[in-house]
Amino acid sequence: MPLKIVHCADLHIGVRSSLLGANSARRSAEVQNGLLSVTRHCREIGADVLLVAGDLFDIPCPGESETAFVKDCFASIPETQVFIAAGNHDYLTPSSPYTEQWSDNVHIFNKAECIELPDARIYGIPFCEPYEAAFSLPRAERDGKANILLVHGDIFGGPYNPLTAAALENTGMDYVALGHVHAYSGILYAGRVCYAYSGSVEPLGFDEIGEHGVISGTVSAAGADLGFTKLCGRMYREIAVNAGDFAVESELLRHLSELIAPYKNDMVKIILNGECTFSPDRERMLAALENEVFFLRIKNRTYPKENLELLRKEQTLKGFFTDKMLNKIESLSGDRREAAVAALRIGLAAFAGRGLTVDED
Ligand SMILES: [Mn+2]
Repeated sequence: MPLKIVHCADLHIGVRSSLLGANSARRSAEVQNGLLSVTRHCREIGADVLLVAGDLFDIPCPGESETAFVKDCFASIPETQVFIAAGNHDYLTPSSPYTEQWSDNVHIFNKAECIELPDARIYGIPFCEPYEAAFSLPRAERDGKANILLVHGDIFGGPYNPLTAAALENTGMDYVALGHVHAYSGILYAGRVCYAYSGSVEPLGFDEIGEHGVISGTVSAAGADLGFTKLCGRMYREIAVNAGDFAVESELLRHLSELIAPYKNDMVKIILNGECTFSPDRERMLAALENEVFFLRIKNRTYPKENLELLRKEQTLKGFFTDKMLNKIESLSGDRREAAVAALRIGLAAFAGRGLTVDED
């Protein structure tokens, strides 16, 4: 019988979403409730196994209420066997909640080991320190049972237990459930070994834009048949707008209001780019728009439009630079012309004491 699995990771229970102003406490509660979405999904699909690939908690020793919440969630799905391999945030320590008593359906890997189920083997490797320089990965026994490896680590290269696709291929597993990267990776293959990052269940910041959720489906010795299910209640979104397309701020405001209208429940970052004839007032724009979404951030990366023909006649270093660059631009075409235009902009920004990508929060 193929094993019905749900794979989640990086819930970071207990993390404080402190950058969301008045909505921080609300969002922190929602991030914790991400685990309720996971257990509901397990119940809905009748999961045999829930794989938790590390960073279930944000810190190694979370508070009693967070620990009790997590234990209750797992106790509420007695039909599902829960497997937990600690990550770099919730690595095992003697005072970790992972050393406490949990409900009978929960298995916590306190060392690298293999648990035998009737139709499957679950291999797990926990973090026992914030950094694990290298793990020695197990090799699957190929005897008709499904083989699954649960581990937290960075396949894209990084200081936290770097893994490689070649090393995963070598394990001969039917599925490797990974944690650490907070974005869903897609269902990937190294040879015949299927592997994936589920990503975090509720996104934790503007570096986690887009849909978040879990991976679920079936795994057998014949292979994996898995897909992504969105579970997050809100999404982080990033919208870039060329403010130079607008003549006045009120026009830009109307456009932004229409753009963010579909995202009432989301955390939205607007990035204003371009060469602008007016100077967008960030505070005024925030005041006008911030109640239209759950949370709004505006980054102003516009720069003022200059009258270059006047500027090139100026008897200053800035004037000489502009004249020289304009002559160059006029003599060039194609990509080289584009590059010279960009160089002029960067140069003028530098004269104004302004980087081109300086952010104001
Ligand atoms: Mn994490």
